[in-house]
Amino acid sequence: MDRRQFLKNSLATAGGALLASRGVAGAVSPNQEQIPGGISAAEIASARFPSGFLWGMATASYQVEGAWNLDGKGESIWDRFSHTVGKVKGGATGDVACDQYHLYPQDIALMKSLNLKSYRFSISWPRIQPAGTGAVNQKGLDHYSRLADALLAAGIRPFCTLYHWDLPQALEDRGGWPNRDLAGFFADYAGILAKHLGDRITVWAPFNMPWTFTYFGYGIGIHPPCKAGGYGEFLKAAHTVNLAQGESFRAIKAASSQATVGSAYGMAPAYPKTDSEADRAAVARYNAMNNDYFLRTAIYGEYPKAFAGETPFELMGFKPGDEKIMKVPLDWIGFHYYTRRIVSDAGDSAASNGQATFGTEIENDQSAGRDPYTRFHAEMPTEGPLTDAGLEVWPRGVYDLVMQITREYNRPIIEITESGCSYLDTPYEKENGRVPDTRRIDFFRPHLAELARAIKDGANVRAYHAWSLLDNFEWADGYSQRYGLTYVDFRDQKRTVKDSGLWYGRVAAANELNL
Ligand code: IFM
Repeated sequence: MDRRQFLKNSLATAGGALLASRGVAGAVSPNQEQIPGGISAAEIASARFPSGFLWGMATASYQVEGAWNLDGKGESIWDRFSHTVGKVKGGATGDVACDQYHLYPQDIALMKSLNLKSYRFSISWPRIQPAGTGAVNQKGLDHYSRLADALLAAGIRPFCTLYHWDLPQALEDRGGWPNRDLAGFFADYAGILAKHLGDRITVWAPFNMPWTFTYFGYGIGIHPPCKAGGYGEFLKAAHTVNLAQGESFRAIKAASSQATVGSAYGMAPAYPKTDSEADRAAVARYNAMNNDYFLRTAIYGEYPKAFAGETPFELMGFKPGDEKIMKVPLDWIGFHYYTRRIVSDAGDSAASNGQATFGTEIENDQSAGRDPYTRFHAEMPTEGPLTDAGLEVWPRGVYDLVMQITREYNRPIIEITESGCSYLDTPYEKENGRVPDTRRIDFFRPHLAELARAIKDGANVRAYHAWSLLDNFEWADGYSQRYGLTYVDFRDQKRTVKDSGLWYGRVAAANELNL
């Protein structure tokens, strides 16, 4: 796997945990090939979820809304990126996407028919503040106000992510996330949302996958704004986001007494390549950098020990007092699970090919894979089957991750904010147009059984959001990946619930898996 491919695959993950691996434990489901490390068929059959468990699905504004320039919306960095020739596979854009801006009543009816109780969506910042600061676009607010009302009328909890990567281009023009002024701008935006929507939306996550958008956008430049600024720019951007997380927490709470604020971090459990002390220490650094970098700073107001040497505070632009700004008692912890990592120590040697030596997730190419700060080497193993997006299916990882967070953060309330897989199944005419995506059911069933096992073992998990409600714009991959439990025909916007969506709907009604 080359560097680009590895990084692409890294989109759905970020980080790891020092955890012992578990042996092969038998078949995963009656109609599924055995997944190494999988849970047994008997455990799947007996898995139960508590009554009141919040079965949900997730999307993000740029990936589904379309209406990119309607009703006063400003340009986002993803508009700019997708409108630039050569950036997105197939020249795809999110200009129309799933047109959820117009079709949300239909999508909400669909979710209701699948017995869903939570919908995690994101708000497009440039729809609310076209220039990123100052004047509020009332039409943008009205849209999300109608969306929240329609969800509540359908008995579905609105879970709002404030930022799922579509930064107003105007703010990028002012330096983007490395500019610490953005922390204050973001808090203003958060306060506006909480003031106008906080009587109906009570569950807020400031950022989706902060490691990914800061690292991809400012460290290595494979996502907009395409700045390959190296480790320094990444750390600066990440520091502003940590400040913004704290500032927005307080702004939301100040504007809405009912608000609860948590997170939507990308995480991946990490396992040491060998039992050596060096590899175990590398796993700890991976975990600190890729899983804990935004969580620990919020809960404790301090950066985790992600670095082989001293924490590079100067490089981050850290100022005295920042620890107080970053520290906020999150009400619950939300994270995604897609796949895992095997981590080893990268040693002392600098990159030998003369290229920049930065990077926190490192591909198999040893020569390019050293960085002077975290010094670990992370690989995605291929022991389990791969999805069509090339991610290893490893259900056991969700158990390990949930139990780790449960241990390390004193049994917090947990929400799984995303989990899912891309398979390219399409409607089959000979069977009335149904979408027989058996592999997706075979993905979800053991993952959910592992989650039920974690709950049985004491984890306080209250929600699971499958990614995604709809096939949608998969960032630089355009429409070439399909993560939806509902098939979308992008020619006419027709939605067809896949077999996996129908199955998930039955699971949501029954709180069990062998259906
Ligand atoms: O589509 C993305 C989503 O935006 C963030 N988490 C991973 C998903 C699949 O790659």
